[in-house]
Amino acid sequence: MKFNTKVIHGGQSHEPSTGAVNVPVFFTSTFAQKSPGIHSGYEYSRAANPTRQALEDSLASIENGAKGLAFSSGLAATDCVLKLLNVGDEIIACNDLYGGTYRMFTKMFEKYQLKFHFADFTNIKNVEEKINEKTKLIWIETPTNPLMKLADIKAVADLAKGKNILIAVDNTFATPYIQKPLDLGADIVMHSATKYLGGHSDVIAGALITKNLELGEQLHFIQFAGGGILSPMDSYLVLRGIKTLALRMQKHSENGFEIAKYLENHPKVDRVFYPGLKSHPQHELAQKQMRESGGMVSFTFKSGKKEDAVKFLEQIKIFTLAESLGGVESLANHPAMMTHASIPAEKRLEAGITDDLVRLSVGIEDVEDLIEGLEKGFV
Ligand code: P1T
Repeated sequence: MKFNTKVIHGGQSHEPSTGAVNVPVFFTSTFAQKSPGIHSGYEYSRAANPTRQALEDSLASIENGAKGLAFSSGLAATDCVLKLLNVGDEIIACNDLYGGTYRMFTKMFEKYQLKFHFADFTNIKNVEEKINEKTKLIWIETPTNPLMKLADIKAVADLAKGKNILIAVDNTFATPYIQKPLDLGADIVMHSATKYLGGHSDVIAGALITKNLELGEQLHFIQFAGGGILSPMDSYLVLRGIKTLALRMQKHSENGFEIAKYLENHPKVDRVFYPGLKSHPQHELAQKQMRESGGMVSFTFKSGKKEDAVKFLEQIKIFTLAESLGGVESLANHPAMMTHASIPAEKRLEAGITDDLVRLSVGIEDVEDLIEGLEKGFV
């Protein structure tokens, strides 16, 4: 099955007892048993629920994985991966990451004696030099949030080969329409399904997809024992979102490219961060690893002033100033004061997240209206 077919049919066969074409929302916490231990395959919805199961099968199908798991948030999914590790294990992660992921790593898991090394993955040598016999996980975000840096997934996976190191890729920005980390050698794909998979800014959800079933079962055990599952209604919303993922990502990418070009030619704009632009330092890797460039665009001001970024965000039209991304509607964000405020200022600056940086989540509206709305921010 090809991708456009998978988003409609992957894991979404007709409901067997009624033939319902659309997967129903199974609002039930528990399932009747004929005799103790003799049941339909479902016992209790924390372990499995048919609506969530359909979503999890769909996730596995679109990411070319063996097992999918749906969580109550993207961070709950990340938390589950880290619980595979043991005291003393070391992790190498990108130094440009969603602020909440950085906060979880440093504020929650360092106290359990996991050691995190942060590196700039744009140069593979930075990753290689941090690998040692205690390294158990490499955490990749590509493109990164918010600077749109890329990591060469295949090159990182090749580095880790034969060393008993798991490779996890946060594929939130790209989605499987654009990039397939498991095909490139990763072991785990993570999503904030809140974003493009859901696609309509109406749900908080997370996902993990594994290349092999055994790892998927280990993660399922941690999820079941810890409890961070996605509800039936939210599973339904994400499943519904996935059906239009291919169409939406095409339009997000088309609009993202137009907005990136508009900004690159704007007299008040300094740098534009978008992998689809020839000026992106890793444009070549983008063309190799990604099918399109998606809808996320970041930029800075020639003045370098935070006040210009703030004024811009107050004045723009059509775009809404809000955290999050990946919905059909366009959003704008100030990473330093909003999504990445939990990263200490010096670490933010070290990674390049300056106070004049603005991040746009370009939606699927008419691009002429979007450009007109952005222009209002520059006056
Ligand atoms: O919000 P949640 O569903 O828990 O997902 C966390 C998360 C993980 N990974 C990436 C790349 C993300 O962007 C996010 C959430 N990000 C935002 C809310 C944001 O505006 O960047």
